[in-house]
Amino acid sequence: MSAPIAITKLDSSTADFQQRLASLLAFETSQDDAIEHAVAQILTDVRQHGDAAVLAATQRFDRLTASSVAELEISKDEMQQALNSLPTERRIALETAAQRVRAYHQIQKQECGSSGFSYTEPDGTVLGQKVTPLDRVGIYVPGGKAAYPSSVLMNAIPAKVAGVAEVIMVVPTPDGVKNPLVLAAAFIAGVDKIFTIGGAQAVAALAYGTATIPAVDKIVGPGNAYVASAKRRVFGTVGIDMIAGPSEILVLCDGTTNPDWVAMDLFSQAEHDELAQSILLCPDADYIAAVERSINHLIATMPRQEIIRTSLTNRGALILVRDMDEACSIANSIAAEHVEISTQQPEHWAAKIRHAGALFLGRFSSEALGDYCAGPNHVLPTSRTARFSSPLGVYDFQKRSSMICVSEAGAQTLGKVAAELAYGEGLQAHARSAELRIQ
Ligand code: HSO
Ligand code: ZN
Repeated sequence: MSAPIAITKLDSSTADFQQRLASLLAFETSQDDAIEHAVAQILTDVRQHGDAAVLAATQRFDRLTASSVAELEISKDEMQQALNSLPTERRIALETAAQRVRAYHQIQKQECGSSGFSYTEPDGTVLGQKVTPLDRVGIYVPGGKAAYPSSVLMNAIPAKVAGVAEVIMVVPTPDGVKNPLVLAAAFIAGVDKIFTIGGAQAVAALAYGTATIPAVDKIVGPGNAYVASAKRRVFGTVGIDMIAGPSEILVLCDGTTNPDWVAMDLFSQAEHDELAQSILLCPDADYIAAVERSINHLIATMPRQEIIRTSLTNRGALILVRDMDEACSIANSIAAEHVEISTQQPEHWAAKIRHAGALFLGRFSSEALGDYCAGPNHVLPTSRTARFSSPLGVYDFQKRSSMICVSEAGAQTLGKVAAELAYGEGLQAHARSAELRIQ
């Protein structure tokens, strides 16, 4: 058997607990100057030279040569063929997941104020809000090992459900190697165009537009440090979703769930990335010991055991708490991306959790089901941003406009209020504009 994993163990009743928890959660998002410089250069290049710069960068970074950017577009036929080429079981799984994700987001659209509102005041003035989908959205899909077809569904489906007319996907394909599952997912999700480009050059092309690649209004989707830097830099020219950090899972357990299940749930996020964070909160010391035994027993069976081991050693923790109430208050301070409440009466504890990207209630709700097919989005706030932000959703692909329709009677009363304040601000034209309408 390999050496036991040196996972951090904390006890909330010790004097230094808060300090140790804080250092466990601390995550450096330091920006690398070399990357920043390279990205700034690529953005300027693409902005000035359009397609030619995209082609040159694609050749340089992905060793992919084409005589035009149009050659790098993947046709709908090719997407359909990718779907047809899948083994039946996998195709059915992808379609089932897509259908469930779509159904969830359709309900979200209905329930989240997508139809706007208006109300009429007694004098006939009507005030309200109109909701419109974005015209065109770009989806960045990472290549290589981090290419997740499930993320294609999670980014493209809510955009389409929101009513976005055109969804344009970019995916780097180093050496021209395409991932059929990614293309199939794009086809099922209703992606309109795919270009096999990636990196900062793809973000720049989407933000500024080129002769071949249409400029979009918002860019969503995860990427490496170059992509993150490019997204930060084009923000303002276009909208962006978020800059996602490493995956996180926080399991709250009362000690009644099979410890192997909890261990595997901790692994499930740890296997994403050496920097992923998996934490258990539990009031039962014997149970924590059992989970630790499961971890050390199961690790040998994991193909990605090196990543899991590093993640659990550097960023994982098993935390003994006084009781489940304390577990909930610690969970609120952690504000994790995924929070599993693996307890009896999970609703009781869920009611106390205020900060979480997604809550998984009860021992059958493994986080992996949420990653693929439960229905809710798996693009979630990380690195404690669940304190102020939400899962990716239909609302991220819509915007709102205020509507003001003042009646003649309304102009009399509002005109006086506005003019008074305008004089107070020294803005004569504002005041006169309001007063001209007063009879
Ligand atoms: N857990 C990831 C999403 C994902 N998992 C994709 C598997 N595939 C987000 O934190
Ligand atoms: Zn995952």
